[in-house]
Amino acid sequence: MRLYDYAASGNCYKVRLLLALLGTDYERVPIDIFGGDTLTDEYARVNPVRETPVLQLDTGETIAQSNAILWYLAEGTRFLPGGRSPSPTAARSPTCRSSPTRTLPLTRASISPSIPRSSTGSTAFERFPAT
Ligand SMILES: N[C@@H](CCC(=O)N[C@@H](CS)C(=O)NCC(=O)O)C(=O)O
Repeated sequence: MRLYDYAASGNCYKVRLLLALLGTDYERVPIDIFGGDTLTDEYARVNPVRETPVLQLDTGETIAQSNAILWYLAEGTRFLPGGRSPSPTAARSPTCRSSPTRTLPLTRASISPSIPRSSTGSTAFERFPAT
C-alpha cells in the first residue's frame, strides 16, 4: 500500500503512527502541499479534494480522510477489535467499507462549518426544518 503524505501534517502523522504501530509496510509518497504537488491533474485523480493523507491500496483503490483511513487500518486489529464492520454498506470493497467514515469527517470538516450555528449550537436547518 502507498501513503500520499505531507510530513508536517497532523492528519498524515496519525496515519503514519498507526501504520507504525501495526508494523504495516507501505510506500510513502511525499507530497509538498505548499509546493503545488496537490494541484496537478495526476493528484486530482488520487484525491479530487486535493488533500493529504490518501491511502492507496494494492488494488489501486484510494481512501481519503484521515479518520476513514484510521478506521480502515484499525478494523480487525487490537485497535478496533471484532472483525470488519457488519454494516450493510460495508459489504463490498475496502473503499466501500470506509465510505461512511469518509463521508462523515468530510461533511464535518468541509461542509457543516459553513452552515451557520446559533449560540445554542443548532443549525438553521434544525431551527427551520422542512415541512
Ligand atoms: N479532514 C481531512 C483534512 C485533510 C487536510 O486538511 N489535509 C491538509 C494537510 S493537514 C492538506 O493536505 N491540505 C492541502 C491543501 O489544503 O491544499 C482529513 O482528516 O484527512
